[in-house]
Amino acid sequence: MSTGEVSHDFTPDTNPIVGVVGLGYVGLPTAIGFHDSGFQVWGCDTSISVIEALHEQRNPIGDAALNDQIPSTKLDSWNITSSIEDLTSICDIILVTVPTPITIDSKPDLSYVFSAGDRIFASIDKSRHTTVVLESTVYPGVTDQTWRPLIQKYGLTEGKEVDIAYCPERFNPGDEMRTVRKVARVIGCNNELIGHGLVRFYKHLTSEDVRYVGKLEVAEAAKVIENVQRDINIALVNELARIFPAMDVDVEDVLSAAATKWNFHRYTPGVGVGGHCIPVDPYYMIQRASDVGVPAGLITAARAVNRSMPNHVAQVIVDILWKAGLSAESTKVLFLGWSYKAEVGDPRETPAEPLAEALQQRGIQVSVYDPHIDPETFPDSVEVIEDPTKAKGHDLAVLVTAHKACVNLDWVSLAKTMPTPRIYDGRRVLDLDALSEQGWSCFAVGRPFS
Ligand code: SAJ
Repeated sequence: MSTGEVSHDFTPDTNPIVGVVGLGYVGLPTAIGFHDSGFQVWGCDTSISVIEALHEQRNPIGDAALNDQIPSTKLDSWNITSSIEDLTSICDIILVTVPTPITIDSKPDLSYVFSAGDRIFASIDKSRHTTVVLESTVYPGVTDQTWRPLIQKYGLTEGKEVDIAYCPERFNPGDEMRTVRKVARVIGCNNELIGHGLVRFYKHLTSEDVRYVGKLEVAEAAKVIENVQRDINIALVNELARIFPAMDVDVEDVLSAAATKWNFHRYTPGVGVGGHCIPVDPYYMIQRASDVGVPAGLITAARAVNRSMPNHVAQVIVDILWKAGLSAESTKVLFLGWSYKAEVGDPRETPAEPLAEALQQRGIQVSVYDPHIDPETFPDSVEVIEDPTKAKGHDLAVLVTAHKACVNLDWVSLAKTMPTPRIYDGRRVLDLDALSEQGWSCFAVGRPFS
């Protein structure tokens, strides 16, 4: 693209060079997607191991769908670097897909957004125009409040050397029907021309709907409430999973009955809510509501319900062992799964961790089998089991993650390794009647303890 002119037509034939900052679960598939669409791409990450893996065409993240999708850096169109300055000297569009975690006291951590913006705006080539798009999940106002002061600090003029936009990532790890190439996108930008240009740009990435929704805050708010709504809905079924067993009713029977109604949206109770989205994003909305002085009671209460599930399940497991005449100190529990979600190897915010801690605090030993997780990433406190049918002496197995490898394991062989075959279905995906017929004592979240 020639220097000085602000182009709003980001399509391969105007040949904008695309930069992606942050090559994780979102950034890497995004970079590959734009590269596959014919754009020249520069990817940047601060992790040397990620850079090395990509230079060797290895997949550095736990999403197996990318295993054979990594382009070669021998191509001029695919460039991997650890220097943001390489991107700002050549890219016309820079997408920022950095983490937006929460702090230990559940406050939004915008440090990655800030530092990426600081390095980008400090090194923007002032002889050209660069559009910088934030994709990370934030709360309404963050792009403006975090990046606009940096633009002013570095003497840049919006609409001249730089424009900023927000296009929330909508990426569902492990779901091949909703890859970054197959999800609808929304774009917020205070410059309407740039906003519509980015619509044309993202239409090269995804086959689904892409639309300009107005100012930055609209797109920021849409993304965060998508996940807030999901957390609240999951909290409802988790709360029901604690109420109905006390009435000797199985919550799954109730949900199946309710789901016959045309607009009942079914969710599933579980051992807890993990991942880098659902248990995190509500805290962004809570913070923003607090900033504007409006209480977010429902959002806060839903988070409390979901965070309480690991301890609730731990207490039920202790009761199961106690009623079986087993003292906590001499029992072993086998976790089937550790990852926060089925078919991905991602331990971020996994409920397995607080569940294991709650059991270990009571003296119970915890082993774990999860073929999707790198054995190096498990806590030292758990025994890693490579093959559950060769494990010995577990008093209870707990299905923590509904990986196919866990649901479809050799239950007959596993039963033979246990003094008494007991299973706790923490994701309500097992055929407990069939397991009962094989001699298993079956328990489950939301199921009466009879
Ligand atoms: N979970 C339940 N019960 C449910 C659904 C999920 O306990 O009914 C638990 C899961 O086990 C997991 C956590 O919640 O521990 C999150 O599960 P998730 O299916 O929401 O998966 P995520 O965290 O990968 O969420 C992503 C999000 N995508 C983006 O933010 C772009 C979310 O918005 C999607 O709705 C979700 O994928 C999806 O559709 O699966």
